[in-house]
Amino acid sequence: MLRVYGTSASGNCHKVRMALEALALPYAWTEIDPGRGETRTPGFLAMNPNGKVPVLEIEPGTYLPESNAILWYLAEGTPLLPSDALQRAQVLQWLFFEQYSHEPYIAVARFLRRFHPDPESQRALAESKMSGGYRALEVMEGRLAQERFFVGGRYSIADIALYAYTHVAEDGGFDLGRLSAVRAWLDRVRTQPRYAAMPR
Ligand SMILES: N[C@@H](CCC(=O)N[C@@H](CS)C(=O)NCC(=O)O)C(=O)O
Repeated sequence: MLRVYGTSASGNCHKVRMALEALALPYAWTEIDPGRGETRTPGFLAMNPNGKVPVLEIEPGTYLPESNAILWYLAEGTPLLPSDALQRAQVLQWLFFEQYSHEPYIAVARFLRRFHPDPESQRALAESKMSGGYRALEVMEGRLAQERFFVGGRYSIADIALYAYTHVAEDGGFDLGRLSAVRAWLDRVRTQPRYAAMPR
């Protein structure tokens, strides 16, 4: 059976839960607490030498880290990943956008403000993430003002990847108030069949 080594409050890990639930795949979940050093143990590093969750155990001894690689693996051959070559490339476009232009700002600001043991000491660093985060949200707003979903007018892993941290962006101090297309899309994602809410 598939097993996820993940941290429930992490958006990167939540992407994996959303895909597994949407696809009705049976899986087990092992909760990992990075705050207690559980991503630095020899056993964990043997699964992912980069020391980060999520990791998907496909079968004993076969491990796949990196949330968006996991999404791609799970979605192959399902409605969550188009078969058309251009649309597949467009899914990759948004997965790379998420990892380079969105997550490093929105997820990091959220971590510093909500999960860091001393958020006050991190205030300046968190503030430095805001303009990049808003830039990413504006890019999303532009796309979603034209399209119901990111690629091909259909719900895909591009939506799951971007939903994961956007729906909790307020934890990072981001105000989604004027981003009406983003807010409407968040609602559309929430009403997908077998939608899984983030454990809070
Ligand atoms: N690019 C990676 C990022 C993974 C990542 O940053 N994971 C964080 C939690 S969201 C983590 O494991 N932090 C704990 C650590 O670095 O020890 C992915 O998308 O999976």
